[in-house]
Amino acid sequence: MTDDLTLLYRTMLLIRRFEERVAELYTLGKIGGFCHLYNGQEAVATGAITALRPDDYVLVYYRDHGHALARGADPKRVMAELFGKSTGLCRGKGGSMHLFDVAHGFLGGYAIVGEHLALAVGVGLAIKYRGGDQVVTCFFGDGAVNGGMFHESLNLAALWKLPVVFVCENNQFGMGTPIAVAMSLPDRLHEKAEAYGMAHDVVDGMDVLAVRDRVADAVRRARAEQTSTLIEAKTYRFVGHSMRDPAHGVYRTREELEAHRTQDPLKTFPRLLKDKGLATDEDLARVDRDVRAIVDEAVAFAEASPTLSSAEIEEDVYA
Ligand SMILES: Cc1ncc(C[n+]2csc(CCOP(=O)(O)OP(=O)(O)O)c2C)c(N)n1
Repeated sequence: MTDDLTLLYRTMLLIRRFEERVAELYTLGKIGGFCHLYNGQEAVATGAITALRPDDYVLVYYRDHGHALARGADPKRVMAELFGKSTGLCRGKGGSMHLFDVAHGFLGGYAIVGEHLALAVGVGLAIKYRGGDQVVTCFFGDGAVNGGMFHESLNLAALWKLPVVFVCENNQFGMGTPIAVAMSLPDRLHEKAEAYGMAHDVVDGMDVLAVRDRVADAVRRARAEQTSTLIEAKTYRFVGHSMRDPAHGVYRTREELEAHRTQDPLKTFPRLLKDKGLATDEDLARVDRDVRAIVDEAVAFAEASPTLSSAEIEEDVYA
């Protein structure tokens, strides 16, 4: 298997295996607070983030474990953060929704729907002001598109010609609300960029290669011409909105879920690799073994890490 295909498969599988353990550990009470899993959407973060340079920037909504891992954050420190341990990425004070890793240009997970689009615009402005050629990529859900911050942010990004790639992960639900109940023109989400004269694109978010290629186009444009793009990645989450809301049946049928599961990138991508003779069963099994070992090591690290003392808890608090 070539290095770039291995990277794509390995990253998607790491996210899946990591979060399978997160779900177990949450149920055991080892992880608390809000916790939103990315199960089903792995091809979006993986494809998009592998199209970036190491000095580019990434901002994400609260469903952020996968993006942090894809960006190269240490799985041990991500897991420790979820445990609330002092060895976590944010010393255990951010938790699941607020991962942050400056060393990898990962400028945060954000819990307020749509808020970080404005922050991404600010990062884009900073890049331009400093005369850099980095790009900022901002991930958010379809729910954010109905909020004012989406429109304010696209307006300024287009007006000021900023190198921002907005990636809307259209998983077709905002919590338990189907997109068509909440959004006008739900089948034309990406066209909303037209209102701002911004380039836009739509891609199959279950196809990691397509996501990588289309985001790469937008990134090239942003770097060369300092222009923004809105990309809609059509995807689907296989689990509940969050660990506190694991409902499947209330707002979607079992049949709908199972139909989407046939498009699971962790089934379709390895099948494609095998069909094209690009990977053997042994190649794929080796990646799975490696990834499971990384996750085991991350859990052991988080378990063994110290909890914060009361003095540490009071540090970094501004009043
Ligand atoms: C401004 C704001 N309003 C409401 C909420 C509560 N809330 C949290 S997640 C969510 C759904 C957002 O759905 P979407 O943007 O499609 O992302 P998804 O969870 O589907 O990935 C809502 C309404 C919030 N966090 N922020």
